[in-house]
Amino acid sequence: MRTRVFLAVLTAGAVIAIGTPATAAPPVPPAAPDIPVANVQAHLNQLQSLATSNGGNRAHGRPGYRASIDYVRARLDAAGYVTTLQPFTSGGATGWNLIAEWPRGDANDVIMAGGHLDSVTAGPGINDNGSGSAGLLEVALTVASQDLTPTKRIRFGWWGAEERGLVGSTFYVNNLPGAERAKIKGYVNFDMIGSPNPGYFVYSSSGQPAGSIELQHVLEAPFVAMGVPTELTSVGGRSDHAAFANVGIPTGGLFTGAEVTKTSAQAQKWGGTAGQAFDRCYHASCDTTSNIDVTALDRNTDAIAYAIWTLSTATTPPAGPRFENPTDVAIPDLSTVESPIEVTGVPGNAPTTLRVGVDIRHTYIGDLVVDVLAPDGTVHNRSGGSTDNLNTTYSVNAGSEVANGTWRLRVRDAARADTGTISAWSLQF
Ligand code: DPN
Ligand code: ZN
Ligand code: CA
Repeated sequence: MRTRVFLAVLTAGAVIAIGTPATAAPPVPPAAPDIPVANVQAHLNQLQSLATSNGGNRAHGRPGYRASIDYVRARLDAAGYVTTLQPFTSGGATGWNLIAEWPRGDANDVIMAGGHLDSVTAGPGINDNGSGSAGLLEVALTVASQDLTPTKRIRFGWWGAEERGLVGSTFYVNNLPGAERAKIKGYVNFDMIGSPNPGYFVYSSSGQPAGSIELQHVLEAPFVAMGVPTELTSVGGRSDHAAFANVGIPTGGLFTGAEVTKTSAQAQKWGGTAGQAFDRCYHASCDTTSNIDVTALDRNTDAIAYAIWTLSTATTPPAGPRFENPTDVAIPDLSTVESPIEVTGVPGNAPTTLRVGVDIRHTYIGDLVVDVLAPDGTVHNRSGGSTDNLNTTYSVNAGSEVANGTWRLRVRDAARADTGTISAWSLQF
C-alpha cells in the first residue's frame, strides 16, 4: 500500500480527494509504514517448516504449537519487547498465550492487537491462522525497528487453543483483574487474512460507548486509501475478539473469509472465483503456504500497521454535537424514502469522519441502498451489509460539506418481497 490520499467515491461517479479538513483537526498520527509482504511470507515459511518437522500441524498440545510460540517469542525478545508466556490447560494438555508489550506509552492506556497461533490438528494452519500471526509479528517488529513512541501502550497477543473453543483468549481475559481490563481501550483481531479466494471483511462490536475508539473506521480507512472495497460483516463469537467484547471492551477485526462461498457480486468487486469458498482448504491438510493469496496478505498486513499506528498514536478529538431523528419511516417494497435531520449551530464544514448511525429494521438488508445526502444534495453512499437488520455506525468523508442545513438519509428498497422501517438515524459531528 503506497497511496496515502483518501478518496471518497460518490454515487454520481465523481471521485474527490479529501485533504486536510478546514476545521480543527486532531493531531495527525505519523504515517503508517508499508510492510513488505515478503517479510510476512518468511514468517509463514517458518511456521510451515515447524509444522512439517512436528507431525504436520501446530495444534494445541502438539509440539508444533510450542515450536511456533518459541519462534514468535524469540523474534520479539530480540526486538526489545517484554514478552510473557501465560500457561493454561485444555483437554489435559498445557497451552500458552504469548503476550508482548512494547515498553513505551502510557501503561494505563492500552491498545491490543491479536490473533490465534494454534492450528487444527488436520494441517499446518498457514492461512488459519499463520497469516494473522505472521502479519502481527511483522508489524510488531516494525514498531520496534522504527522505534515508535506511541502515546498509548501497544500490547500484542498470540492466543493458544482458539481452535478448541477460544480457550486461550478467554483464559487471558477472565484472568485480568477489573482494573487491568479497564486499561484496555480496544482490541483488534486478525484471524485468516490471506485466504486464497479472498474477500475483504471488517467486523466490529456494535453499540460502542460514545467516546470509545472508533475501531471500525480505523480498520476500514486503509482499504479506502488502497481503493479496495470492504464489507462490514458479523462474525459473532467465531474468533478471539469475543472474550474482549463480552467484558465490554470495544473490538474489531479483519477477515478474508473461510468456508463460505464467494458470490458473483463479491467476485465482481474483489476478483477471484464465484461459487467457490473463500478458503477451500479451511481446516484441511492443504492449508499450506500454497493456500495464501499474497495480495490479500499484503493489504491486510498494511491495514494492521495502519490500525496500530493510528490507535496508539492519535489522541481522541473532542466529540462534536450529535443530532438524531428517532421517527419511524416505513420502507415499502420497491420504494425510496427519506428521513431528514436539521443541523444548526455547527460552524464551518462537517468533519472528514462524520459518524452516521443508522438503525434500519428490514427482513433482507441486501435489498437496500443507503445514502446520506448533504444539505447541498451531495450523495454519500453506503451499500447494505450481509445481515437482516442494519444497526451500525460508519464514517462518511464529509469534509467538503457545509455542516448546517438539512441532511437526509435516503433508503431505496431495490428488490421485491422484503420490506422494513428506518427506526432511527443520527449524525455525530
Ligand atoms: N476463527 C476461525 C477459525 O480459526 O476457524 C474462523 C473465523 C475467523 C471465522 C474470523 C470468522 C471470522
Ligand atoms: Zn480455524
Ligand atoms: Ca424489497
